[in-house]
Amino acid sequence: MRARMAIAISGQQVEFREVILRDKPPSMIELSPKGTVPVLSLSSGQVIDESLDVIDWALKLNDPDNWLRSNQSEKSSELIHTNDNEFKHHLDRYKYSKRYDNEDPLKHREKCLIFINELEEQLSVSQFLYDDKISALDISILPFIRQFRIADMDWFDSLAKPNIQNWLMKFLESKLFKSIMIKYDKWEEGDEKIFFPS
Ligand SMILES: N[C@@H](CCC(=O)N[C@@H](CS)C(=O)NCC(=O)O)C(=O)O
Repeated sequence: MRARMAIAISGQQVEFREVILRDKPPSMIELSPKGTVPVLSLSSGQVIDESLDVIDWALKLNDPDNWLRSNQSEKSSELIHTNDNEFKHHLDRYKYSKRYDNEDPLKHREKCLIFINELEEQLSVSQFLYDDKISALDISILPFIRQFRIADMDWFDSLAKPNIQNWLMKFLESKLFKSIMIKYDKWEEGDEKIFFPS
């Protein structure tokens, strides 16, 4: 989702292949043996297989709202690092606890709150995480907070955390988010090409 947002805002268009994670096409693994999505294959032969690098690639080509300004701060890198590591670790074990042995989802939900509280505090200083406008920092983190809410929406909405709730809701109602939340059919070899954005 975060890679899609950066591609959309930058005005790039890519050929799009939807992958089902339990049935990855061999052509994807050939490009990127680690087997995670997204994978972006450039006509130069370069392969970009980390979503943060896709964001960087797209915005360095065209960054109409200067989203990359948030990269200037060390705090931004720290927040993204915590999001992609500690928070994601606990989020997976909260949301998908059945995939893990002997994991108590509520224990992991509690651990997630450490990062949620940090964001709540940051959002009391400015409307978005870096300043008063959306930046690469927000789009890098928002899809994960959306996942955290989806695990138990009533519980998330009942928290006394107005800043993060408003921030997330603004994002969910934004044209940008709605424009990238497109469902695609699984790509099969030989399919007619489709493009994102279409
Ligand atoms: N750090 C990577 C993480 C990517 C990642 O883990 N993606 C998940 C889907 S959201 C995945 O591909 N999982 C592989 C699998 O479940 O087999 C990135 O942001 O690009």
